[in-house]
Amino acid sequence: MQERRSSSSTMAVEQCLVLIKPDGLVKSLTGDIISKFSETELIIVGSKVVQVTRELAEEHYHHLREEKFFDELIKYIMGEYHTKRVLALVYHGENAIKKVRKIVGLTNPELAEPTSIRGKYGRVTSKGVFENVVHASENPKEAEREIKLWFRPEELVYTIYPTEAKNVARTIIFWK
Ligand code: DAT
Ligand code: MG
Repeated sequence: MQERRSSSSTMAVEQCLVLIKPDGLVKSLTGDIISKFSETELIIVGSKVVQVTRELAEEHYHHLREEKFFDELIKYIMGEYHTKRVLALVYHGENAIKKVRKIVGLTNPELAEPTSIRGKYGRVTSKGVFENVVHASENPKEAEREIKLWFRPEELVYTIYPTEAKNVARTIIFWK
């Protein structure tokens, strides 16, 4: 049988949204986390610090809205327990999702590999919140949904997804 090793069957160029959550920022872990991701040789194509609104938080975690931990999860990502800042990054490259999520570790920090980011720096609070330091997209479809939620096209250095131009009347804030 002919061996099929075309790069497309095993490799896919993907994007992955990474969020360094408010506990990661308060604990000054940004540098460590980005250094760890640099081992993947993926490239960063977008990054910004975001003050997360309730609307953004609820949309990001919409698939978990029926969970009993949902309200606490929303408070956590909005920064109620740490700082009202999240660092959002878009990583791009071959098998980006798998590579990023391996470094991130399992969802529950107590079960995550000790050397993973969540295993090293995460904790479960007495309220049962998984303070797991980072978010990473789970699959290409979710990555696309999340990246489009967190970033506008012009905030990324590559036009990763199709765009369209629309004329809109809006007020733009300038420096005075
Ligand atoms: P992941 O972030 O590993 O993709 P997920 O999408 O299932 O995991 O959940 C999103 C976040 O919700 C997760 O980072 C932490 C929180 N969470 C998930 N399951 C939880 C649970 N059983 N108890 C408390 N928080 C939970
Ligand atoms: Mg998830």
